[in-house]
Amino acid sequence: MPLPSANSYFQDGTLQGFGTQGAVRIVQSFDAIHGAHRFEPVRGMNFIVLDDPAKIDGDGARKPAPGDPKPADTTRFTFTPDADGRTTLAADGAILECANVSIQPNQTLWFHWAFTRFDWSPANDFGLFAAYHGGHTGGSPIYTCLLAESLQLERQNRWFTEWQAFSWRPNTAFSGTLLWIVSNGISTTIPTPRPGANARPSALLLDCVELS
Ligand SMILES: [Ca+2]
Ligand SMILES: [Ca+2]
Repeated sequence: MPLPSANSYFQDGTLQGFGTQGAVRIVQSFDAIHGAHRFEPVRGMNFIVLDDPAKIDGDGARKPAPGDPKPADTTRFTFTPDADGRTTLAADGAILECANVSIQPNQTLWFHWAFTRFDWSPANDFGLFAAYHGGHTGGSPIYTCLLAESLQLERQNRWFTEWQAFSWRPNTAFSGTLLWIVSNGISTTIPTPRPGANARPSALLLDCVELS
């Protein structure tokens, strides 16, 4: 399905036109850590939240309710270097997908995003946007943008970003699949998976996905 232009602000309260992995939901508001800030929609009544930082136990481990979707496997989004010059091993999170998107060379994809962390170093949770030719999203994206790293926010003593406008203007016509990803991660010099890498998930907020 192409970008659902009739629902670009998620005004109909559904995720019609999108695919999801992990916890992805429509909300009217979202609180950053300890209620430090309440996010409201950029436009309309609704926006999207990827992952569910509230559903954890006292140790920060995920504590899904019965029937909740399994977290998305995000291990393929491991990257180097991270904000500390190391490797961030990606663990799990949530993914929003829009397939069959066509962007002409004179068009721009816009969206608004915000990122809130609920974790600290050596954790490095992150938000990512990736575009893939065609329908397969297992290989290499043709375009990626690392939207936020929790380590970067931690250095600034911040727990969340404001809403940000993002734009992507491909040089040549694009036809493929768009992914928005939020992931638990851990910054490490010894890149082997370890317990706790999937604790205290962060959230990626999204609104106003449109072409112009
Ligand atoms: Ca909205
Ligand atoms: Ca985390």
